[in-house]
Amino acid sequence: MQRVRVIDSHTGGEPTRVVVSGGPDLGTGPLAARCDLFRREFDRFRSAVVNEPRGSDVLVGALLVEPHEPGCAAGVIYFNNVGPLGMCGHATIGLAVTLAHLGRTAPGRYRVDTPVGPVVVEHRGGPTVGVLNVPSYRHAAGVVVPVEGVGPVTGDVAWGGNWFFLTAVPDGLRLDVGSVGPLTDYALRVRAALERAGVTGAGGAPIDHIELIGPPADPNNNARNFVLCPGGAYDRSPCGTGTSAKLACLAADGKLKPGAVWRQEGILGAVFEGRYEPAGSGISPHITGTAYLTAESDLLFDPADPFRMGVRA
Ligand code: PYC
Repeated sequence: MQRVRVIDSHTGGEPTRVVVSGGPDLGTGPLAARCDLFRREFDRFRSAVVNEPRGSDVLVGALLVEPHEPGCAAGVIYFNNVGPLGMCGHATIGLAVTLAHLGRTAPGRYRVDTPVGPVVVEHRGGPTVGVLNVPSYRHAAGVVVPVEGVGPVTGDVAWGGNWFFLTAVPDGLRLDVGSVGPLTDYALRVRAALERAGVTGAGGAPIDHIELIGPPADPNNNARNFVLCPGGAYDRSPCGTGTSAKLACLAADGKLKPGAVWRQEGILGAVFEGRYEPAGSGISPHITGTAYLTAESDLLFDPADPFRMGVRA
């Protein structure tokens, strides 16, 4: 029986499953090319690891690979219920705690190679991890799209390692976990409107994450968000790439100074601390969050199991 060794964790309630061994051999070379190969040739493996019956729509997988960029301690390809992700902030925090648990990293700073470029991890041990994310920027400001059943909606398009449309939560919708149904419905409508209107990220890249932003529940924080992920699940955490995109917009608007702390609440109330330094025409975002291990196990692939490769959306 085929076995795949995994370690599970969660970051602010958002789960990550790191594939430690038993994953596909993607060869060598830049991670973007290996990620394309993973997308083309190993979609059944992706589904087997994160989709039902072993996983769920919300689980993010992390395939450990040899890095390509010099000086990286590890390489990683992130994926969810519908395909690979460029970067993933919450999963990088979970990955750091997992690598430390495995004894593969020493306390301190190290680089991790991803398909969208290397990130820097700062981890002294324990659950708290800092991530210096890939350079992030606002691509378009004040974009108006006609949303079916809603009317015109205005927001910004920004890159934080994935593509985001960031917009204020509408009046009448509460940013709390009891409202994830209507929040999801609203965000799906916004995403459909962007598609219909041909609004994209740079180079025509689809905008697959929608971030709704409103006031925090805790006055010690700056804002609360709801993030719709590409496969229709919502991020339980404040979303590391989404917080990076938000920091890029705040910086572009002159609403947050370099080095100042932005406390971003997620929909469950977990907080990521963000700050940035200017970098070219964008920013270099830094995100801190906490992750906890939840399981260490072997996924079993019984050849007789008709659903051994997962239930694909
Ligand atoms: O933390 O960047 C993130 C993330 C992206 C999708 C789910 N989490």
